[in-house]
Amino acid sequence: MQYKKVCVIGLGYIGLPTASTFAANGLQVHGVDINPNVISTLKNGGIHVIEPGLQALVTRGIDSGNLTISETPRPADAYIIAVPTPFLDDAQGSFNGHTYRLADMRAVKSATESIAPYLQKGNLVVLESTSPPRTTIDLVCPILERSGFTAGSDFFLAYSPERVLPGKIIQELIENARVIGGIDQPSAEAGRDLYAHFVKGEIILTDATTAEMVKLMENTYRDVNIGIANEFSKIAQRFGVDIWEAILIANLHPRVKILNPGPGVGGHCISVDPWFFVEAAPDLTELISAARHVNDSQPHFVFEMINATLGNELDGKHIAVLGLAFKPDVDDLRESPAIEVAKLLKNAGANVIGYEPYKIDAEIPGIRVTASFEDAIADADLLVLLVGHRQFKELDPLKVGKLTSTRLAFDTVGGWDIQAWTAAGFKLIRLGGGNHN
Ligand code: SAJ
Repeated sequence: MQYKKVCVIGLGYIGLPTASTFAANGLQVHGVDINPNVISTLKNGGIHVIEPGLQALVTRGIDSGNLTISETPRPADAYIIAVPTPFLDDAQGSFNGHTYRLADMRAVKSATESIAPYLQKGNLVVLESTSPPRTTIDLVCPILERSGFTAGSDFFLAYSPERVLPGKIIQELIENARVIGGIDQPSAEAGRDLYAHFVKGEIILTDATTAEMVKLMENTYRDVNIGIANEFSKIAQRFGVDIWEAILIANLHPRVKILNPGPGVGGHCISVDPWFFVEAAPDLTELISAARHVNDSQPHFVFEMINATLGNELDGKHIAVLGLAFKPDVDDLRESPAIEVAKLLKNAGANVIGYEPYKIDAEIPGIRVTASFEDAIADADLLVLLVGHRQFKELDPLKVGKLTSTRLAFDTVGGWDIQAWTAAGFKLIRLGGGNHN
């Protein structure tokens, strides 16, 4: 298949880098987003997604004329759907007394509906959004077939998940292996011909439902593994064992690789995707569901530990929370466990001051966020490390001691060296640190 024109629906964290990478590789790309603010930002030469290298790529695409943007699709040879699939805020499922989150597929549905009128014989449609198994076949295909064309015989249809890591999206889009699942073999091959315009990693062809499952399995695997690390941290706490030392020793075993415990699992992928399996097969997903509940309860466990550190007297205490992002070295606050811990502390009466070096102007209701590290810690009764940002891990406790009067610190991510902080006069409590409160 030869592709000249591509239409990308959804210009978010994945759609925008994908559209501009296709444009940089000589295709005529039309990007679509229903959010007028996104369109005006892009048309004014800006970007709404912070990602290294993206601004230059988008500017180059627009200046070259290869990348156009609007709120409605245009006729193309290939259509890519890259819209969000979060979970519903106002509804839950339940099985055997356990609740689970439900996928919000409305954006996929309306994006598919928006391209159906443009569909022509020989076109390719690719769904990239993370989706429950069979979405391509059961949700996307019937909507497209309302055009009067039949998937397989008249147009190609495939599912191809993105697997890029925020912060490295541009590089990973090109270099990572890419899975393309077709509703039939010609559709998978059509997808390969499209992505081969820029993908340098291996392109693996399979069927659509396998590709959907692969994506969910990757993130679920990580969630379950973080879940066991978090559970270990609780057990270690009870038995006075330092979890960080225990993990270090266990990981010397050649077949063991325990991940890091922390304040919980955040972001818009790992804390969401496993629920798609649970919703699709609640009777088969006991472990996946349990891991989700363990990770979702971790902010509360951390909160309780901090509460105990302050003698169960949070009212009026000044707490500096260091880091609000969902993980180290990114500016993304979505589904952030750090924010959840901060809110729990605030709701218990503490006076919380947040500092997030990657987003100094973050706005969190009820929490004062300061643009200055010094300001955050000056009058604090307790310093809490919530995100292992590099600049926090590299802090010199002797210098910190000069900026604050408190000598009490709590580390939820294993980022601070207990000996150095103790030598600098701090009492450092760590999550799973084996300290008895
Ligand atoms: N976390 C821990 N302990 C760890 C590792 C991570 O608590 O040992 C926490 C992080 O702090 C964060 C959350 O888990 O809150 C998720 O972070 P992450 O770095 O594991 O993953 P994401 O959400 O940034 O990106 C994941 C990646 N998937 C896998 O590694 C299997 C990425 O490749 C996917 O493209 C992305 O999800 C996605 O878009 O689905």
